[in-house]
Amino acid sequence: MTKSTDIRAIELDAQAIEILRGNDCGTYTVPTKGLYPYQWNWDSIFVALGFSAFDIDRAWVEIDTLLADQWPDGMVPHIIFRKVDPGYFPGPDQWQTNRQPPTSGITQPPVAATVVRQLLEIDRDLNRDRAERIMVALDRWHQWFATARDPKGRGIVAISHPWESGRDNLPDWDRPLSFVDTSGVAEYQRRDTQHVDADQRPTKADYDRYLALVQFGREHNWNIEAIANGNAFWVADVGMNAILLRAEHDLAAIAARLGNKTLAKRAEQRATRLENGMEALWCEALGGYASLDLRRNEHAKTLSSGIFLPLYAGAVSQERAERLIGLLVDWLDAVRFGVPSFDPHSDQFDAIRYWRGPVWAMINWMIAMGLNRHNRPDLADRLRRDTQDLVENSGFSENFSPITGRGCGGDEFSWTAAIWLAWASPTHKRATA
Ligand code: 9WN
Repeated sequence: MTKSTDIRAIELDAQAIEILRGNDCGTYTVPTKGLYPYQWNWDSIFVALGFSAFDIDRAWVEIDTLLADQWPDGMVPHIIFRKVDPGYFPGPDQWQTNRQPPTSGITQPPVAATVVRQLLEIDRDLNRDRAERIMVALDRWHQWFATARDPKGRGIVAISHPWESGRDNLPDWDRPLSFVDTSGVAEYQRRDTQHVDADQRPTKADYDRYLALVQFGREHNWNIEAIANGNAFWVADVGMNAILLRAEHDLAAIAARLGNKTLAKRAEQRATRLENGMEALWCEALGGYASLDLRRNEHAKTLSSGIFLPLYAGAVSQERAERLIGLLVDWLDAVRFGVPSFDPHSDQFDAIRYWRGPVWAMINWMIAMGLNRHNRPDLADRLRRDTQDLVENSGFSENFSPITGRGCGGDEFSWTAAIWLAWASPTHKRATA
């Protein structure tokens, strides 16, 4: 680092800390003010990773707060509505989950065990009771995935809503969503497009379908059997399956460290099942892993950045890893900043619209971990440098155009600040395993 990049990096570190502190509501952190005024599941976990770079105690508080509102059946909800804010739609009155505090009725990708394992490396003296409480909650959540979202025991978990994938607006969901009946959706007013330009957000047709799915869950009291049997959208997402698979291995490692052999074994058994199940997502014609519409037994015809997450899960043969890495290099050659969230060669690629092209810092972090795992630290470093450049040029936006680097979505975004502090900043020395 030269002296001037050094000074710039230190300034950005300070800004990132300021963003996390500014979005901190005491015991939880909002993704950004205005657009997302509640606690989101995987955002909080990335936030905890960010806090761990300068305030490890606050990192644990974020995790404790999220897990405190786990449902009795083990699900950890995707949104917890800690104080009502009319600036976000759909709010608690749409979800009607009868929880206090109110929550949504679906989950999000379980990155938690992976991050908790890393935090335990930093904080080796964490109080044992607290560590065990977290471990047990994660085990209950993972077990919920294995039953509620894989009732046939195939080793692939389904998502019941695009929001569950966390990568909400991927073209991969267009076809499965096209079967969702929207005729019962009443008039509503969107709030997201009051905060962010409409050309960066999902369309009205997409929102109608999102709401029809919320309505179905609500009408069935969020009953997991009713959802597994009748929800119109029931798709095995590559990203979700890969994240869960890695999380199971990380949970097993946490359990082994805490001396709980039974829990470690249970997590490894679930991991083995997922590893075998992942095979059903491989699509030779596309040359990658593709989401599978479980209602129609049909693979997506499109590739998203989720296809690189099996590298992060560690579930890929050397031959497939090389093919996926070849594809990644091809994508990186097609854009200025990687990794685009969607295939840059596709005519559905859109550089600024939600999940149809933009780059997300936390996805880069996960893919980089996968690349390190597969002996490509050079490419992992390329992703880290791209992430640095994006933040240096455009600040801590929610996501970025892979073509121009322009910041899109919300500003002063928590997970971008968190990933900067925990990985992307040139001042950061920690390796990604
Ligand atoms: C719906 C908060 C969340 C992220 C998701 C992202 C977006 C919400 C929305 O924002 O989703 O959950 O209203 O668009 O897609 O990954 O957790 O940052």
